Amino acid sequence: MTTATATAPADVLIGKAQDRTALIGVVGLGYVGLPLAMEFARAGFRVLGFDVNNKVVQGLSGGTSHIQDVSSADVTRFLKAEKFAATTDLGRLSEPDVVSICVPTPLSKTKDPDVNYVLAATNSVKQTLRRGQLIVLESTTYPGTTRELLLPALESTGLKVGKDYFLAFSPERVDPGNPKWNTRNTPKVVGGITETCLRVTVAIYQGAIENLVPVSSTEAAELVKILENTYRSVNIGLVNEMAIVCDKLGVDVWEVIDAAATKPFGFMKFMPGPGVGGHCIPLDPHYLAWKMRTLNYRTRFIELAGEINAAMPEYWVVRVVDRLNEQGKAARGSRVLVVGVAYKKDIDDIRESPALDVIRLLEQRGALVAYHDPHVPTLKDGDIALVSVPLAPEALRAADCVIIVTDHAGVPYELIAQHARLVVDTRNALARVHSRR
Ligand code: SAJ
Repeated sequence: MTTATATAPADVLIGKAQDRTALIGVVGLGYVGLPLAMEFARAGFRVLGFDVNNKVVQGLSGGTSHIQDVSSADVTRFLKAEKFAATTDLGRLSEPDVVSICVPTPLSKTKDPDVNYVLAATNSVKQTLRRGQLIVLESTTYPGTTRELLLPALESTGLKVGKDYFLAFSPERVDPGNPKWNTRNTPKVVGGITETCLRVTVAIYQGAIENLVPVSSTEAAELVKILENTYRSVNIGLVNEMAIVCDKLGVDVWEVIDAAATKPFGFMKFMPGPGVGGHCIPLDPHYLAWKMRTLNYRTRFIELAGEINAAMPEYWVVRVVDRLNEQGKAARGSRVLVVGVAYKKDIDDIRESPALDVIRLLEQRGALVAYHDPHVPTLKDGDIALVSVPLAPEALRAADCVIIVTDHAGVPYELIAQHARLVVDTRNALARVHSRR
């Protein structure tokens, strides 16, 4: 007599991936989670989004997107098609067959990884973990997080990883505002705790993501993300040091870099600037440095690059003070206009922006600081509370110094060149004006 053998949870899940009947859960509906939720819905899966922020859930349930790369039309379309719903009720985490955790991993004040959001999400998942569920961590974090923090918590339920439930890490590669690369067409790295975990994750994700890149472990997948962004931090640190070197040698660093970039192989162009901002590059190298310190190894090279980048705001403020001094003006009482405060061009995000350091350092020296940024109408950060001023000739003439910190495309740099009495250009933005002449 044959006994019907229960189909193994892995095979059930793979089957649900293939016929799109798997219910996908996404925890954290921000710039990573919401686009991911939309891609799974677009691929035909039903998606249940979770967020602790009631305003976010209310907005999405009303068909409004709060994320620049996700249209409200898409949210409305998938709501109507019953392919997407949002909730704050984490007790419903037993419902999804897949749970992708896309919560923030900021740094603490002491530059240590703050994994409290990941721990909170893990605890919620643990409360409702059931056979057949796949849990995927997407948040950028130090290598070992999935195995050392999530696995023990989930194993404590008595369920067995790779057999009853599945656990993987897949780093987010979302570049907000990127017109070419999005969640669907950006290759996605995936690492599982077990071979079966990897197999199940690939089966689910390949339904919504065009190219998957399986690697041999969750640590490998965690390190891939850290390497990608540390690579940028180190190369930005290199060109920032070159900017200081060229300044001392009286050479134009931008000319040197542009000429070096004509090398058709073996060189990637990075540009010096006022320092590095954003939610990735200033943070990611610290995750690795922190982890390696626990293993008694100092990532000196990586930390040094971070120190150089972090010192750039002060470097440029000293340049302003020196240039004012050459005109017999003290920094104290001088009017300085900062042009561009977002952390990089053509966006409105001020997170970790070096402009905030530049403003604070100028104000500490007694300068009277104003700013103009077409993308940032008001600037509120701690003790800074300013409103963007129009870039009118009289504002430019009234400033003792104009410092260009972020080189947004929409700023009339020829007006600055024409009316500003003194310009410190951290992005070489004015050169493009002269080159256009
Ligand atoms: N920066 C420089 N010089 C450069 C490049 C950047 O000073 O040559 C500064 C920027 O002004 C900014 C900071 O560094 O303040 C970070 O710039 P970024 O271009 O790395 O932009 P981010 O922080 O938005 O990085 C994101 C990352 N994406 C993900 O983590 C998924 C990064 O991996 C991308 O490469 C980057 O976007 C991108 O290419 O746009």
